[in-house]
Amino acid sequence: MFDPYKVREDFPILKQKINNHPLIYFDNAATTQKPRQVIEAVKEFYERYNANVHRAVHTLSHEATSLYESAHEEVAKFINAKNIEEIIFVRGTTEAINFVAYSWGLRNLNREDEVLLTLMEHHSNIVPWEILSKINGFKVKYVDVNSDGTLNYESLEDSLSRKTKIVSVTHVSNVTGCINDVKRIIKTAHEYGALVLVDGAQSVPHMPVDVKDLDVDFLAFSGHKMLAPTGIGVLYGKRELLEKMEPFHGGGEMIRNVSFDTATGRCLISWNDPPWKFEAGTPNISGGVGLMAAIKYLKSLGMENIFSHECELSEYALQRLQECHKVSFYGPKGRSTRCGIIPFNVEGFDSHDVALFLDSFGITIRSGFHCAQPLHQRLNLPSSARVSFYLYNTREEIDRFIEVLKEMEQL
Ligand code: C6P
Repeated sequence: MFDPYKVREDFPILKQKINNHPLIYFDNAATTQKPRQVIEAVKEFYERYNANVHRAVHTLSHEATSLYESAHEEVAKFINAKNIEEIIFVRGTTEAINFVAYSWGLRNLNREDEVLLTLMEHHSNIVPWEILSKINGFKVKYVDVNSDGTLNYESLEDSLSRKTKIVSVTHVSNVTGCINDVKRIIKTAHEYGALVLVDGAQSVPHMPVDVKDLDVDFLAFSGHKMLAPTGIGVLYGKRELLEKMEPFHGGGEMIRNVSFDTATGRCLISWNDPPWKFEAGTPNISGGVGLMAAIKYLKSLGMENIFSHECELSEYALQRLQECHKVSFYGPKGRSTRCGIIPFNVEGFDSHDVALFLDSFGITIRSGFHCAQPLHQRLNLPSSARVSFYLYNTREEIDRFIEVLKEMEQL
């Protein structure tokens, strides 16, 4: 039985008060809190194993390297990748998407080509493609979204053509919690010969994601949204694609050999094998160790259990929000199409005022555009307040949230 009260005991930060009220942390789509197990793993790394990786022959460096490689293995198993050659550690989802844009896109996209995005993308899955299109001259197209925040699959099919070289789409919207049928999108895109990058920032932390089952080409996600430290994230790429790609960054440890050619006066460079070919410089070793601990923790609870707990919380919150007559909330209706994220507005108040009012009662939510301005534009929302749940949230916290919202309606 999944017990969020037991889970909460592992999170020291949840015991504190904010503005003299018990902390209710509903900003999990922005970043999640960290369990003792992750904090301890990072602390233990610095107390016992700290050394640079893949460089020295001394024992400590071997131990640090072995931990860092195990972290890649843990991630590979978690998303069912073939092996660690397909797992590149980056800073987060943003860097992973920029990585694909520059490492793959810069060399493979031309004037005649098209990149297909959707109107529900986070800015980090819009801006890199728009910047690159100014260099390479390809066209960026956007799939429409329906008024309930779901993806318009007809618009997707109409927008795809042989010109489409990559479809870059979010698995779960960070604004509405809408779950896209990425398996269907990938299958359709592949029929047109296009690659697919899935932004898994809001899915991998919350539900089982299997790269082989999806047949996805690239998958990006962030450690800090799944209990791990900030500054560590993952780009999964199919081995055959990574082999053909040039590195995103150049530097130490990503090369096999650099030799000075006296005839030309230049250096000749040969690359290391993936994933190390793509991890230039000293990586975030402790972040990788923290990510490994976070994945072990998530696995011990079961991703299916975590997902159904969040869906239940979401359903409960949506049902209780109907009691608040001045509150409008948005997003898909069905259970299979949304997870634990709810955007809303309170009549007569700006979303930041709603967030500040809730904060004065210790309730932490996000307000504004959530880095997804085109979606707000499409849904005709000036901005929105947003609650987002995770494995340690409870129905009791939702009850308190509704109580405070009702107080706000009286102002
Ligand atoms: N969304 C939110 O409050 P980084 O910052 O690189 O870890 O993740 C970027 C990102 C990419 N895609 C999606 C779908 C996301 O939700 C995010 C991060 C946070 O919604 C911070 S803006």
